[in-house]
Amino acid sequence: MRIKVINPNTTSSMTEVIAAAARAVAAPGTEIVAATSPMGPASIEGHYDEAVSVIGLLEEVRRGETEGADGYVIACFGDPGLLAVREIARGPVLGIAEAAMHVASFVATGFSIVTTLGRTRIIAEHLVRNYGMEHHCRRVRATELPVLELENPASGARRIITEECRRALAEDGSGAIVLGCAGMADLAAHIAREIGAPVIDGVAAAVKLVEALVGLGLGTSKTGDLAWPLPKRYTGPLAHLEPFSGGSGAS
Ligand code: 2AL
Repeated sequence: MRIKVINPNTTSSMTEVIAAAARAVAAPGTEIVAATSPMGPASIEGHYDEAVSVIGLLEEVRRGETEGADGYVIACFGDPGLLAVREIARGPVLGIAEAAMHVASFVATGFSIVTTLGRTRIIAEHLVRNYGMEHHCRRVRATELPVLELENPASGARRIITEECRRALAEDGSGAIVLGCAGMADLAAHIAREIGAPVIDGVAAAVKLVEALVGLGLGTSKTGDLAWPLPKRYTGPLAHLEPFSGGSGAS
């Protein structure tokens, strides 16, 4: 089985962290194809970044459809473009936020999300409501760490995030932590040991859920609103994204 894991930002060092987390949990027969968006923002920390990031993401999924990907993981905690990607994919597509929240709800009655900048909290809060997780998510906490600082050892990111996770358990009444950024994928095991509670990285969770869905023979429904996009003329610099009847338009 081939799972394409796409980092929708353009920072390839973050893709390496994501790929390592994905490969660490992948089953022996699973090939992880990790991709970095070819265009757009270096990190995604707001609505504008998120909107622009979707174009590069869609290009990678169109390529994945020609490369025989069996499923996809969108490795950014805002799950940018999730439904648009589902429209052009045959196999299952999971965002890391939805995967992490669902997995957390299986191992605790309540969880807290620990994310990066305060301005991204609203993105996570919208997703909590979209996914019907209001009764499970007790709080979204920000560390005020910019995404790219997660890679800087001098930022103290590991310590800052661990302390926020500890506070979440103590103050929110949560039994598990969801890490709110793909760039935190390498921290889950360490923080879980430190705080003594489940810590869910969405990249690993999404890979295991895509494996399960493919194993069940399930792909994205092509009946209803997730059917292939309607064929029509696209113009300007995005003309190459034009869909055709009965497919993603990928060529
Ligand atoms: C993210 C993420 O997962 N990747 C990225 O560039 N921004 N999420 C976040 N909350 O900052």
